[in-house]
Amino acid sequence: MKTAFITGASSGIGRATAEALAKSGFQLVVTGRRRERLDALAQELAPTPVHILTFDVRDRAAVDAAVATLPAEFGHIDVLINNAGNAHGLSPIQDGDPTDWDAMLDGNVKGLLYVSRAALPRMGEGGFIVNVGSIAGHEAYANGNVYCASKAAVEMLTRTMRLDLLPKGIRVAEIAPGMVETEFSEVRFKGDEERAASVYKGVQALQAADIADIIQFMVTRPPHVQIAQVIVFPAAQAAATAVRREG
Ligand code: 8X3
Repeated sequence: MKTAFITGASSGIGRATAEALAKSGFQLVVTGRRRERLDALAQELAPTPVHILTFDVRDRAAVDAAVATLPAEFGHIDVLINNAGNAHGLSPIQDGDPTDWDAMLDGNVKGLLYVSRAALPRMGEGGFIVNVGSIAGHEAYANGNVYCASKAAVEMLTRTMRLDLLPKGIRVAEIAPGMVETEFSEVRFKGDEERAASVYKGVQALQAADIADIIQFMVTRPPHVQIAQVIVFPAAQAAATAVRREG
């Protein structure tokens, strides 16, 4: 049975990807900060073998310590989904909160690096890493500043990792979604549900399962096929700031 290791699996795209890959016959290492949610996910996925690791990707020592505890039967990683990440705040650079900047750079960029560094010795020929980027890494939009920069780093890290891992036969891809309706906006707007809901108002946004479906397709191609980059929008979106709303 192949093993997929998924960060940020307690909600959103990570959780939906765990569900999709379990259906495809993978066993799973699911990681996140919220143990109860991961327990509930593991129960839901039974009888798929699931191993839970609880850590914050921003904490390098915790990442290393957790990965070191993987039992032998989950010790070889075939697929790594670097999904953990968030947006914190949406304001002009001159008004930005440096604590938010730290959270985004530490989670979206350094977290991805820490997890990849810890996982890579357990990966080999035929492996596949999928980094979850964003359209925000490909396009600038007002007030996106540090979030856009963090996701641009994900795009560039994907491209450079693909080069570095070429001799090892490990494939590396980025999936860069546009508008996906998850807890993303609630986190970005710090619990302001009304503001979060306004992001998706009058739009049939993508759902986490739509992204999971594409990730599942990417990682189940034959070993000689490397999908390198996927940009995905809802039908009602054509660019980061070009959205068609009903009503
Ligand atoms: C989320 C997409 O357009 O809000 O990564 O930046 S966007």
